Amino acid sequence: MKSATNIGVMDTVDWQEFCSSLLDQVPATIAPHTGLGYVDGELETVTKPEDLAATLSTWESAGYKKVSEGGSAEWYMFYPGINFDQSVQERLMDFMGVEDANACWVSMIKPGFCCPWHIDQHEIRSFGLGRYHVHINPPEMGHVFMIEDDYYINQPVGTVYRWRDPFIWHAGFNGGRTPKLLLNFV
Ligand SMILES: O=C(O)CCC(=O)C(=O)O
Ligand SMILES: [Fe+2]
Repeated sequence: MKSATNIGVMDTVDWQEFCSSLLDQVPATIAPHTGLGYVDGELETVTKPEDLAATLSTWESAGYKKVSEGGSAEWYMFYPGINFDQSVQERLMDFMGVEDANACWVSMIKPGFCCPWHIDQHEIRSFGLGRYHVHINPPEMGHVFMIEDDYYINQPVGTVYRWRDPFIWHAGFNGGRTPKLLLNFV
């Protein structure tokens, strides 16, 4: 079954300028270790403990490790109202025709790093809401985002996808030469 639907290209934000303003900053979260959303290295909100256990055992059996353990699993997270203007989230909601928001963030993966296969832990209030992502940096060889068995590569800047379900397996890898950024919304 198709993991997500392309709902068009959002061009009401200058994505190039948006991405460069984030890359100049210290991220609010360095996942999966510290910052907003983590307490003593543990996820603060766990609404689906079985999915978290499945994620962790997948990492364990595959051999994925955090940077603090000598591995390459690491991604940065930037938030509206902290790292970027809230109006970007509002413009995205207008584009999608959505009124309720649980969370909005930008994920960034540096070359050589990855966000291994996982199921997100969203707040209970996001159950039943849509999950979306937007490709915000120019496509580059080696930048890969995957949801289940679908590969999202070479996507035009501003392309918005609506997921089939917010709680499905996905992963991002940066085998390229520049940072890979995605805007996420649930
Ligand atoms: O940026 C990516 O490729 C994946 C990020 C992600 O899955 C997340 O932030 O939950
Ligand atoms: Fe995720």
